[in-house]
Amino acid sequence: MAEEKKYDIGLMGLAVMGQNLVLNMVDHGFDVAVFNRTTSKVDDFLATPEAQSKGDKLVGAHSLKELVSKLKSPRKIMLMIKSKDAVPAPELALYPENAAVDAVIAELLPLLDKGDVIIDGGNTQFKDTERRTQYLQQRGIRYIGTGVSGGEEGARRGPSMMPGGDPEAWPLVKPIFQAISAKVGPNHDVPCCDWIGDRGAGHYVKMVHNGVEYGDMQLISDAYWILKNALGLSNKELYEIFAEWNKTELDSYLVEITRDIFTVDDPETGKPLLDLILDCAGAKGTGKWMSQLALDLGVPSTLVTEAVYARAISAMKSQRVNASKALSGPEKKFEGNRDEFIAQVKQALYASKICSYAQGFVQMQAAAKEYGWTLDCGRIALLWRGGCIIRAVFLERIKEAFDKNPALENLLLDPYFKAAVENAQVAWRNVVKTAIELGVPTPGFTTALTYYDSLRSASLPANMIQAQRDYFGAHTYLRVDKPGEGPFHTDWINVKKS
Ligand code: NBP
Repeated sequence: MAEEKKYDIGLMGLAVMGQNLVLNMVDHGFDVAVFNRTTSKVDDFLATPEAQSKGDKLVGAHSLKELVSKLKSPRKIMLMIKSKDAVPAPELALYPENAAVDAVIAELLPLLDKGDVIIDGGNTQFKDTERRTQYLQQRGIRYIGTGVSGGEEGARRGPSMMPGGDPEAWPLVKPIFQAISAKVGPNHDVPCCDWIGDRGAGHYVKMVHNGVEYGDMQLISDAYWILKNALGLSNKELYEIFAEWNKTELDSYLVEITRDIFTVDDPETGKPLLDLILDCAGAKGTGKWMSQLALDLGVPSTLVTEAVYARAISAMKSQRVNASKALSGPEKKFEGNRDEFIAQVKQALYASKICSYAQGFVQMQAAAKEYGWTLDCGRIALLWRGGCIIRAVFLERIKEAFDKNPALENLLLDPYFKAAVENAQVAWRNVVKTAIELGVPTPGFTTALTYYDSLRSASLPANMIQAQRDYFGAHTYLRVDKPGEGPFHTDWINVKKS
C-alpha cells in the first residue's frame, strides 16, 4: 500500500488571512493541510477554483487530530484565528479575552510530539505569547508568535512577517516564512521576514507596527483636513497633491491609497464616496495596547496615544454634533499663499511622521530592555519596508540610520533625520499655528511638534511639578546644584519665604 502523503505545514483558521496565506504557501512549493473550527469552511475553501487549481498540494482535514496526522515531522501547525475570543480554557486562560488560541493549544497538546511547532499568526497580545512560549517549552513543544501584516493582499502576495518565540523553532519554519513573505531590495530578493527575538518579541514588534500605522493614518488625516478646511480644496485637487507627495520622500502605501480614495465615486449616488462615509473611526485595539504598554514603560509614545484618542473623539458623533451648536471657535479665514501652504503641510506631515517612528523605535528599545529581548532596529525597519501597511521608501533611511549606529538613542538624532526635521520645522510650526488660528484640529501634527520641542529642551518645567509633589505629599526632589546627593525634602509651609 502506498504511503500516505505528508504535508509541510498545517494551517488552522480559514478566514481571509488563513486562506490567502495557504494559497501563498502552495504557490511557493509547500504542501499544506488545512482545518477550520467550522468544518464546512474547509470544504467551501477547497471547492474554490483557486484551491482546486492547486491539486494535491492542498488537503483538508475535519478535525485537529486529522490535521496533525497529515503532517511531516516535526509538525508545524499555524493558527490564523481570532486572537480575542471569549472561549474559556481553564488551564491556560490567564487572559480570558485571548482564550481562543489557548483553547486550540490545549486541544493540540495531546496530539503532538516533542519538537513539534505551534505558530500563532494572529494579532496576539505579546504577554500571551511570552506565557505560551514558556508553557509549551516546558512541555517540549516549540512555539512561535508571529506578526503578519499586509491584510488580505499581503497574505496572498507577500506579507511582512515578524516572528518571535522559541528560537529553536525558527530554523524549522524559516524556509516557509521567508519564501512567502514580501521581498525588497534592488533584486527583490531580501525577505521582509526575519527572526525578531525571544518569546513575545515578534508580537510586540507587530503591535508597534500597528501603532505606528495609527500614527501615519492620523497624520495623513490631519493633512487632508487642514488642506480641505483652510484652502477649501476639492477631492480632485487633494488627489493631485497626494499623487505628487507620493513621488517624494513620503512615497508609501498609505499615501498611495489616500490618493486613490479621493478618486472613488459612490456607484449609487455618483458623489465622492469619501464624503459619504460617517466620520467615526473604528479600532481593533492594537493601538490601544501600544499606548497602554508605553505608559507601563514610561516612554512618551504620544503619537499613537493621540491617534487612539482622535479615533475615540471621532466616535462621539452625537456629542460632537451637539457641541458644534453650543461651542464657538475662531471665525478667521485662511489668508496666506495657497501653494506655499500646501508645501508646508507636506513638511508638517514628513516631520511629524519622523517623530512618530522615532517614538515607535524608542518604545521597542525600552521594551527590549524590560523583557530581555535583543532587537535589531535596522532589521525591523527592513521588515517593514515591504508587504505591510506602513511600507514606505522612508524605512530604508531608518534602516541606514540604525545600521550606522545600532545604539541610536532616538531617530531624531540621526544626521539625516535631524536635518530633515530642522529643514521642515518652520513650515511645520506655521501649519500648526494656522490650524490653531483657524480652529481646525490637527492632533497628530500638534502632538508631534510638542514631542520635538520637549525632546530638544534641556530644561522643562518639571522642577515645578517636583516642588508641588514635595509640597503636598513629601515626595522629595533632587537638586541640580547637588548632583549625586539627595533626595531632598523641604517643609514648604514653614520655610522662610522671600
Ligand atoms: P478573524 O480574526 O475574523 O478570525 C476568524 C477565524 O477564527 C475563523 O477561522 C474562525 O473559525 C476562527 N475562530 C474563532 Br472566531 N474563534 C475560534 C476558536 N475559539 N477556536 C478556533 N477557531 C476560532 O480572521 P482573519 O481576519 O483572517 O484574521 C486571523 C488572525 O490574523 C486574527 O488574529 C487577526 O487579528 C490577524 N490579522 C488579521 C489581519 C486582517 O487584515 N484581517 C491582518 C493581520 C493579522 P470559524 O470559521 O469556525 O468561526
